[in-house]
Amino acid sequence: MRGRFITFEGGEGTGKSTQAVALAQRLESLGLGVTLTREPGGSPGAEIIRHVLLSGAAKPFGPDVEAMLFAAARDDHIRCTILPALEAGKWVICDRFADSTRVYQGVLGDVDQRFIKALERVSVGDLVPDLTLVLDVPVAIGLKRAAGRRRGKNPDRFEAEEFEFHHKLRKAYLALAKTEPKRFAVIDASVPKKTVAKHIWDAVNARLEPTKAPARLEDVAS
Ligand code: Z5A
Repeated sequence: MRGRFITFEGGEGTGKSTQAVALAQRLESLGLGVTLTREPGGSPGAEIIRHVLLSGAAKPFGPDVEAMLFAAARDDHIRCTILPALEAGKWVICDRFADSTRVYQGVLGDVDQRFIKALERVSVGDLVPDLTLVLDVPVAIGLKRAAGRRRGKNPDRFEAEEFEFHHKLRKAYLALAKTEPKRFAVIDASVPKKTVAKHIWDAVNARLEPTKAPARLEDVAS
């Protein structure tokens, strides 16, 4: 049986990485096979492209080229990591996916929607997440958290954008979530971590029923 595919989305410092780890651990505690991964990155080839993108080295080429690089990284990530895990029946938890390109490059970077869709067609094909959790916090809180986590290190290519950029980002995610209410769940992530984790778990339970999923094959066999 194909595994389940859950993606986390949202702006900077909304708590995606924290909650992706917590969800992966909770699913594992049920005896489910889990692959925790991220974008850009998640496979050796895609991690190299991540470095190019987040260092800002590709910024001078413009958002169209950045969108192509994110898509190239995604193509490698899907082939090397995501599809093999799903085919093995695992739950794949991914920190950002194609919706990030739709929002960052498509909406914020003003890249033509037809171009974004064409890139999705070649890189993602018909791989649609079973559930996408959009973590939502007021921009000031998200930026404060991201700065706290950096502890004095320079912000990356996207963190360095202005407040207005992050405000538009938040609005774009909320608008995108409304277009596919069956796939998206918007989670208020301004509350303490444990409360956010509970709301996420409720959404995962309601939509994908992990407690009824078969445990790992090796566990069943032993
Ligand atoms: N990007 C793109 O443009 N196009 C694409 O297609 C893709 C990506 C895939 C990847 O950066 C960048 O690439 C990203 C978009 C762009 N832009 N930026 N920057 P990344 O992978 O390095 O980082 P990120 O994805 O933006 O996540 P983040 O900023 O690192 O934050 P986060 O994962 O959402 O949050 P966190 O690390 O879990 O938490 C941040 C801090 O807040 C940390 O100290 C936590 O302990 C704390 N925290 C978390 N939750 C809470 C709560 N509930 N209360 C209090 N404190 C909390």
